[in-house]
Amino acid sequence: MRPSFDLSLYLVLDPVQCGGHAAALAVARAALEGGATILQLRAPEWHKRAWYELARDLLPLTRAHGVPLIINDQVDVALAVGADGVHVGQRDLPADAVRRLLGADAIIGLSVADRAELDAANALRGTVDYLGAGPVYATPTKTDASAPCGIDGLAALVADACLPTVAIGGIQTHNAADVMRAKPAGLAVVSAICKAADPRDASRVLREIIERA
Ligand code: TZP
Repeated sequence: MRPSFDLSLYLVLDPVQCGGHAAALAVARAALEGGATILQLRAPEWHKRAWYELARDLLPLTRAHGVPLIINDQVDVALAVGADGVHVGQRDLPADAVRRLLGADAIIGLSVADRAELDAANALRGTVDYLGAGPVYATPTKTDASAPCGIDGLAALVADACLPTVAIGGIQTHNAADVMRAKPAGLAVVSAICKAADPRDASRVLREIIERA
């Protein structure tokens, strides 16, 4: 059965931002203790063996917290470690191909940046489980991201989405409450947690903002 999932505080774990494998595990542990509800591994600068080794070490942690482990794009890594799902972007494998590879029980997420991508994603209900919408703000974390959609653009995407939609891109503790006004199902963050001096506290603060909204 496809596991239930909570998009409220979605940590996209970038091990380079964290400072390597061991530091990424420590950040993941702290974020889970601070209230992260779903965790994605995304390591665009890493080779596949390093993805595999970190994903394998993350899984017992996420399992202990009852939180799904999602792998960005790398379907083979997800299969190899038994992760809960895969998140794909517009230039990755098509979601229906990912569904065929992973089977009915996997969680599949898809990134959308504009109306045209949302319309196509809405037609994938049944194949895709949730959407990531953004970037909301410009962010140094993803230099090849589409143009920022802003709060109004995000609100329009969320309102017309047929799937639960998490906001991503440039979200930090100081603007998280503004983003929540667009009524996403949750907030996805990389640097707000991976680069935080205290990732547990950053997660706790973000989670409180989300719960209050
Ligand atoms: N997709 C759209 S923006 C982004 C991704 C993976 C990066 C978000 O990083 P940050 O540090 O939370 O702005």
